Amino acid sequence: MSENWEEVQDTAAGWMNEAGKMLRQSLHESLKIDTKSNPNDLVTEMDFKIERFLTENIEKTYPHHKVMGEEEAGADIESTDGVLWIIDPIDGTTNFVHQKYNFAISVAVVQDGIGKVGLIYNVMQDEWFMAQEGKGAYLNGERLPQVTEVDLSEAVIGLNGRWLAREKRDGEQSLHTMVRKSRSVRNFGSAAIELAYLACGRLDSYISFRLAPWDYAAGLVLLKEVGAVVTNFNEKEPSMLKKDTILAARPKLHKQLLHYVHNHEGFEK
Ligand code: 2AM
Ligand code: CA
Repeated sequence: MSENWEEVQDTAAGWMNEAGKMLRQSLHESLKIDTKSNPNDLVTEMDFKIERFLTENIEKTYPHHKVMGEEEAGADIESTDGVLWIIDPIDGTTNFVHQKYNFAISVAVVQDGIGKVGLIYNVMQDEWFMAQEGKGAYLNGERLPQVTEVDLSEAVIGLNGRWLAREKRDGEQSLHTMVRKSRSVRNFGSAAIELAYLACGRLDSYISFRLAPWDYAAGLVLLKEVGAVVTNFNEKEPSMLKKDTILAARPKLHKQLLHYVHNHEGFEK
């Protein structure tokens, strides 16, 4: 079935706008917070509420589409056949709880495994990153230019300090060496925001040793449109169904950085 991706994008943005209002409102109220796999893995009642809000709207409007979300939706999905929505109700939940800032709603629509629409809404900055396959990527309605090249010595890399602390390699191929050779590193605590920042030139690369499809699916659509390269650490397309490692960067920098992460399995916990 052929889809009207323009309409899908506009409809999704409308729901995300509503969801953003719900999230901003919730910051004035007391939040119920739980932990998931470990004490650092936070989830709030708002993660569930927003995911249910989006899922119900998608199922009502597009009954022939599938939905996979971070909290509940589509946990049994094993194939990317057909149209699949991949949603993260709050990317950067730790920021949502601790900073009340730097969190995003991330929505990707994928057809037969190919990203068609990607939306990342940075709620508190009110920044909308949107892209459609083959139609370019936009920040608040302005088209983003193709990425240019930078050398590692001039590059600012999005990297969580946790990965550095856990690095087992040493010497010339280690992350420590990579960081020393770079201009600087930053960590914003939301993969979706960091991928969006790479798309608009605020970062030159983003690296993560453990992410899930809902963290990066929308970012992948954006980054493809601006000519950035996104693979896992073994130079393959990141998985749309299970956790994966992520190396995203301007094209030549991507090749340079592969040296430091190639064959690294990432971290399960
Ligand atoms: P979250 O806020 O939706 O949990 C933090 O650097 C980034 O990694 C965030 O995008 C965060 O998403 C994601 N993240 C945190 N814990 C994770 C886990 N156990 N598996 C996959 N991604 C995770
Ligand atoms: Ca997430």
